[in-house]
Amino acid sequence: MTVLYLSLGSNIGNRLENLRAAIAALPDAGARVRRVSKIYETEPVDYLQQDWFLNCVVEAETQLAPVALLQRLRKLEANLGSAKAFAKGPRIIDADILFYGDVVINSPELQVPHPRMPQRKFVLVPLTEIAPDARHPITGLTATEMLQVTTDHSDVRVADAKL
Ligand code: PH2
Ligand code: MG
Ligand code: MG
Repeated sequence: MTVLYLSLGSNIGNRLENLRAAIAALPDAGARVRRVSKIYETEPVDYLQQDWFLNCVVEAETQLAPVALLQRLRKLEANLGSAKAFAKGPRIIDADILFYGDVVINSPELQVPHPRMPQRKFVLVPLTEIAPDARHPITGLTATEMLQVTTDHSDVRVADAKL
């Protein structure tokens, strides 16, 4: 059993329902949900010409190997109607692996920890909320420390939304 952290995001359609549906589908995808952060309303980063996202972070446990989990998450995204038109653009649901235990993977199909996590407040704020001491296996920084030093100053607000 491995503890993992996922970032969920949506900026198309009923964003809250999309997050709810993704969380509800995680057990079938092989990830038993332990904690979910608040829902955050977040300014788009990387690709700016798109609508604001709702984002949250989920702590879960799994028996699946990382690539098997990745494939199940891709299926979950497809089942919810998500097909990203282009990298970093709008999507119905995006489910990204942040941490998988303290495993480090650098293959073309999967990089863990998520390589852009330190530059993403929409990840670091909810991660710090539910796992302030979760530690990056390469840099050794905790979620709290990554948030303190991040260069991302985009807007991340608690949304007026309940799961
Ligand atoms: N996801 C992206 C690109 N930009 N910005 C926000 N605020 N939230 C996201 O989930 C997000 C993004 C690509 O996956
Ligand atoms: Mg993503
Ligand atoms: Mg993704």
